[in-house]
Amino acid sequence: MELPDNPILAGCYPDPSVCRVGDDYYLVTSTFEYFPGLPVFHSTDLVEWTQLGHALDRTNQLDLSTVPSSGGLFAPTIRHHEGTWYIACTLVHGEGRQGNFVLTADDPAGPWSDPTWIDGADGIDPSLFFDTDGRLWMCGTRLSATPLWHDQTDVWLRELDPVTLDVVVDETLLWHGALEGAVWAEGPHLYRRNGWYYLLASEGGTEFDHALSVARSRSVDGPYIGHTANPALTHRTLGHAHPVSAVGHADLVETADGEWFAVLLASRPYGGGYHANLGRETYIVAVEWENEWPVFAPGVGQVRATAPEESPEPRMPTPLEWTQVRTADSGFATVGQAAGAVTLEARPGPFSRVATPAFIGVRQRHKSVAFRATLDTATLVGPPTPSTAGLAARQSESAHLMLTVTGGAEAAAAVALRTTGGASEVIGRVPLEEGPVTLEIRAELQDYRLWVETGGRRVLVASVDGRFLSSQVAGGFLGVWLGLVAMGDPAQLVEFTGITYGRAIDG
Ligand code: 6LW
Repeated sequence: MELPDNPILAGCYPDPSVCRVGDDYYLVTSTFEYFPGLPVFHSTDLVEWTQLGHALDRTNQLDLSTVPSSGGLFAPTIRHHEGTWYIACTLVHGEGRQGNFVLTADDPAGPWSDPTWIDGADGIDPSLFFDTDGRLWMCGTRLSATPLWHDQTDVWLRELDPVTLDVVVDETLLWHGALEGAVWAEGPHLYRRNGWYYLLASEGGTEFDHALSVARSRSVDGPYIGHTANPALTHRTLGHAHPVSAVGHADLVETADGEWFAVLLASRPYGGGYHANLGRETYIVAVEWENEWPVFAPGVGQVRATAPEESPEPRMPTPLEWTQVRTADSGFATVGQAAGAVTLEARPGPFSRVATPAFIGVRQRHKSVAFRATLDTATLVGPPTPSTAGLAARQSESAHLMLTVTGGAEAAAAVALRTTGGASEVIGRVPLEEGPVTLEIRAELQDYRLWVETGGRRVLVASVDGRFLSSQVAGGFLGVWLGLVAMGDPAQLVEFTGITYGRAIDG
């Protein structure tokens, strides 16, 4: 099979997991504090991926309302067994229930069940392994109780009851990664092939030192012996300016014809080696077996970004592409697909707190891209108080850019606000003419330019070095979302029209 262009999912789609059912493939990724969460993709050839829905699409399935940025849903695993689809995942941080859980579905497009919490299984990155003898195993990773080095983690194994998902055999420690001193042996998955059990894990942390390692055993519960060729795949030796970095967190899949592939995450840094504001994306590589060990990207030993970098023609995002932040509230957004229009019911600001703002956004999936919308300032005057509405480029509540207008007396200007390290600062202000105003956030590689079109004129409000939105500066695990925001009294409806994401068109 020919390999598709990489990345197969551009933008913030980290921690991919894949499974095959007949001739169909299913893939999920992490979504942190965003809702709906856990997008489920389908493919018949591992090349073209279409989103079927989200496994988390009801606000009462899980409580994300107090989850800080880059907390929430980490590293899902998707598997299928005897007619049922399973997603194992972790909910991290926030004030509600946390831990490892499993969702099930009869149809991968949904509905997915409420979570079954796996009591007694601590740590993150749970994976399920259905053995041929009918036994069900879960593996995951957690900080070592008796570490020999900083951030040593242990990959654990537990047996689950296949019906109730209760833990029936408690923790066995399997591995702490291949290299001494390697932090975070994470994203573990188990497989069985030719009488061997294989344990895949990534180590070195999810940034530049990320690496994929593999161990095998004759028995599911070990002992696992690491491959002498570990790390089996890494870009950590290629330097920070290499166009693809942070390669790791892989999951294997075998085609019906017996070919093997791995999906995995990687980043495309720019701006002098900063992790791309695109976040960690999903890639695919071929896998061959030699001496009963997997060889990743055989003959190349690297993951290449081959997809064209041009942005697509501007278009309104599809309903499945829009996500909001957290779950304290929902239903404030009405997406009108055909008209390129979204109506937001305002919610109190500011945008920089752990809350559920009236914000919906889409992942920034291209290095250079424009996100635009038009709004009529006359609709922002209240009642009872004027609202502030516009565009945002969001990495987190403490790192984002906003370009907004305020109704009433304030309506005289479009204001650019940069929030970095939690501190906000006005970085541009342009007086407005009467009538509709078009706002645009334009990413040009690492820079972001904020434009306004008012009274037939197009004016630059601010131009800013966007590296503050990269995870190196902002922290966390997320790429940037480009979206619409409305802050004010909930009685206020703000209508955005002409919404497009795509290639920048001047003038
Ligand atoms: C995830 C861990 C990781 O749980 O980052 O790269 C964490 N891998 O496996 C969040 O995505």
